Amino acid sequence: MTIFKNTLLAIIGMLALVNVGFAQSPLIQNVYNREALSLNGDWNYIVDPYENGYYDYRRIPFDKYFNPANPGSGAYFANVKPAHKTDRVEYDFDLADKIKVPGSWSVEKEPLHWYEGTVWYQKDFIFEPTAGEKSILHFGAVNYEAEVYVNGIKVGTHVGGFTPFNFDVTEQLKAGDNFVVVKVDNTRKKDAVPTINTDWWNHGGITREVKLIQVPEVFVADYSIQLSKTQNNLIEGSVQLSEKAAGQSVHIAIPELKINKELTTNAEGKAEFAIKAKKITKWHVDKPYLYDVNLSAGQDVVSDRIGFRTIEVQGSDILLNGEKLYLRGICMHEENPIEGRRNYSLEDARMMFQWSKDLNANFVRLAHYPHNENMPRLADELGILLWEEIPVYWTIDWTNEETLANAKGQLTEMVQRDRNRASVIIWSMANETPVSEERNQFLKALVETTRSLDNSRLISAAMEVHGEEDGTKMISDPFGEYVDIMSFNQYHGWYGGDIEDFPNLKWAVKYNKPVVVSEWGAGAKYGYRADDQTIWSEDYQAYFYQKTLEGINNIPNLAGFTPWILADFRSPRRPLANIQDMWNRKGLISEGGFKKQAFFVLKDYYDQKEAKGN
Ligand code: GCB
Repeated sequence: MTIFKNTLLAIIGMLALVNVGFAQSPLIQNVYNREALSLNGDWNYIVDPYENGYYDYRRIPFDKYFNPANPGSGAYFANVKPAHKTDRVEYDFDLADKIKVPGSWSVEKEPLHWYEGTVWYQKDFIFEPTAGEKSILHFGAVNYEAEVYVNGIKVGTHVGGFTPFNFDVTEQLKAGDNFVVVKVDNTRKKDAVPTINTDWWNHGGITREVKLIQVPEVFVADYSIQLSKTQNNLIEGSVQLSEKAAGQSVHIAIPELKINKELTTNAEGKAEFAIKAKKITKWHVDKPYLYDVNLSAGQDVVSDRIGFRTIEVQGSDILLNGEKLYLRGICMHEENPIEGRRNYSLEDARMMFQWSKDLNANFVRLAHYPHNENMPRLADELGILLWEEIPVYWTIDWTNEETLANAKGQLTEMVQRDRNRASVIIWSMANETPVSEERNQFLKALVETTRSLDNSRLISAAMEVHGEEDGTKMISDPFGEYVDIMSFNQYHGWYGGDIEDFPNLKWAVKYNKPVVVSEWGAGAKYGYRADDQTIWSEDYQAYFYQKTLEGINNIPNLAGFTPWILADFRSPRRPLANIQDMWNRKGLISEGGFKKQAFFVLKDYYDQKEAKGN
């Protein structure tokens, strides 16, 4: 009888799982400005290198047959407590150590510095549901895979370490005490994006904020609002409601422009619009003007701050609001060099952008993956132009369809999150990927996805120098045909070549498009002073910058560059003792936050550029 009862319960449990489904809910636009219950702060965690809480001893995932009515004692996501003094439960989140969210175990927990694998995160919270409202659990990012459970029920999974995702958890929540469990796994995999081989630290954890948002039954799910590419003072875009039905009303208001308009959705629940405004103050690096934009539908109201500008290429020029623009740039990782951890807060963003302003840069390449949302939000306010990128880096499994789907997923989440940010002008598809037909097809598919989501920005990829012909360096990657901006990384003088030759190098670019040198640089240990021939010294790095700047204008169609990199960052590829100590030292700012000599060389160059009007 008991066996029969247990089997029945198991079947009911499985059916419940099938009903719930593990699919991710569509990403909600502008969670940044929605009221939310923050689930940041201390979480309990259990390190699980054997994935003991996920698989049973026959290596079958508990998810396959888990029954909430009879949870057993093996699945950690059930978070069970012994009900009787004879009960055996070999884990207890309440007794476990605590870890910060957002954060990374790699930095916060010394014994986990090198750990790559599964860690279970658990948090209790109190919740009072409001009738007729939906609850959406939103993660800014989890590196790299997340399996999410609410009150012991699986709500979904997500792959990709740098983009947001959310789940509708209305059904799983109850009044009063609730808990959420996340299985976080940062194992590197050959077919993943990125692959096993990178030059940055694989910070594991719930690395960005976690929020629980309340929305009415029907709400503003997504929108895209920008200045028309072709018609001055025309604001166009679309609003997507959560309910896919025709005839629903959506209100858009931009008070300062006296725009106040009622729209109606089509059968897809989408309302498209093009509204003429009198005179729009354009967003520009010199005057980053933002407008309050209010959207409402039924009970739902959401507000944003949006800048209106155009960005385009004309021959070999980049035009911002129709005017030629030179990109005085710098690359950044999402790492705080003072604390050696991932950036996640607005204060972190302020620090990074203040340094780029100190350098007199007007452009930042956010390498090599989407950074947290504070970056584009603050860049909008400060007037800094951005390049955003997905981690299609070095060797990707080009012929694997799942890998392509994964890359498209991360790309879609990045574009969706940031397509209302005026600061973002370039979407980058990849970094230093080896040329092959398979790679070309893969990247072309990404370009198509990008254009279908947002055709108002420019597309690029950090490519490479393809050999030399008669002493001329060739910029000829065939993928150049599909991008708006030809970008390439070059390390002449560091990875081969003599820096002395740089001013006399010859360059040929195959396409008549604007060129951005997306990386160049050399390593130096802060405080190590020697002479300009001694590698790793600040003097050497400064000299290296001088020589590169002397010759950089020999590159045809040059519209700007982003040297590698603003600050030193952690990397397991960099073991040289007493110099690197597991840090990539190409930063212009050191671990600890001090400016190296080369910082001032580049700053002088940018000051002069600006004085000359670009
Ligand atoms: C590159 C990569 C970058 C590395 C850098 C380096 O070309 O794009 O991720 O960190 O070189 O320092 O070698």
